[in-house]
Amino acid sequence: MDLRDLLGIEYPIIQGGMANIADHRLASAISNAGGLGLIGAGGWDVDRVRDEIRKTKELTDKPFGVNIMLMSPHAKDISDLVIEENIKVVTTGAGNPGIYMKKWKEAGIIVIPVVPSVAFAKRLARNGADALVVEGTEAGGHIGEISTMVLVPQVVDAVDIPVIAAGGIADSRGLDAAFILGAKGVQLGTVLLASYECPIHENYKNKVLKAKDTETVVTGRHTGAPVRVLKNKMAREYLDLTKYGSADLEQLEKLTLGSLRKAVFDGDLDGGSFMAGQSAGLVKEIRSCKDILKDIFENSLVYKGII
Ligand code: TUI
Repeated sequence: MDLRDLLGIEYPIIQGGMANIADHRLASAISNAGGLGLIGAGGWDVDRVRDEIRKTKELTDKPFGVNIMLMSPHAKDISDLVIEENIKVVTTGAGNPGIYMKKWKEAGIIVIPVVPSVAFAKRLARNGADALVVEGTEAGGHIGEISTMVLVPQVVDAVDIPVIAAGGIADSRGLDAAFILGAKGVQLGTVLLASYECPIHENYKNKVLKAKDTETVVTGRHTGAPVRVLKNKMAREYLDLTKYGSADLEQLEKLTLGSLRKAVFDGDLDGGSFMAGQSAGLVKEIRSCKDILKDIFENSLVYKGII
């Protein structure tokens, strides 16, 4: 089935989870622009997520969803909240949503897990996922090991449900490449950081705009939670701490999720964790969500029927 029909959206474009960033302002802007906006529930408790859902309902009558970060201590409560609030679509990241699938499906929710590997994709397709976001290691934030270019076609071959490509996609060339690899849609994150509606500190936006191709590093590889961020003092310190594999996990945790807030709210250039994908090097200006989505879709050679 066409992803646009499945989700009731105009463009086959969905927004990434973006914990601590994607509130009602970004989610409603993406949905109103014709994509699928999502509230990034990672980092928030159930009351905050309920509040964000209700505010989003006031700002758009288009479909939107909730992204549940499964490493969050609030994941279980939020898994019930999305049913209570009649949420149409749930995406999940950073873990296995298997224990929630049955109740979500019974509630009629469209479930789209984010997966970083073929084995995990096959397991979740068997468990009843409606579609998959297949996220390559080019993405920002918490990532897997395999690049989008090789992961997407392998998952497309392995499952019978629609695949949405993620990681490294910031313009119409990325959309076209994803379609040629067999995807039915794309998920965007990094390029949306550079939107007027994205509620992050302007230092964060400027850091994305200034980023070159080599500007991201991956912290946390040896703790089992690799996270791609833009280079800065915090990232260098983190990598130094883990160089000899001896840093304690609590210290590292403080440096990651806590420092994401420092980046998002304070624009703390030295101490913040500026999560972003490798596509930051492609992002050159701040635009509205509507302009970003329109540009990607209207310049797509696949959608113009040229390729
Ligand atoms: O989840 C994401 N991206 C994220 S979550 C996040 S918040 C955070 N901050 C600091 C540390 C950890 C999280 C920022 N960005 N993307 C989807 C994604 N899921 N990427 C990789 C995975 C994944 C990894 C392992 C999914 C499942 C998995 O293993 C599942 C299992 O139990 O076998």
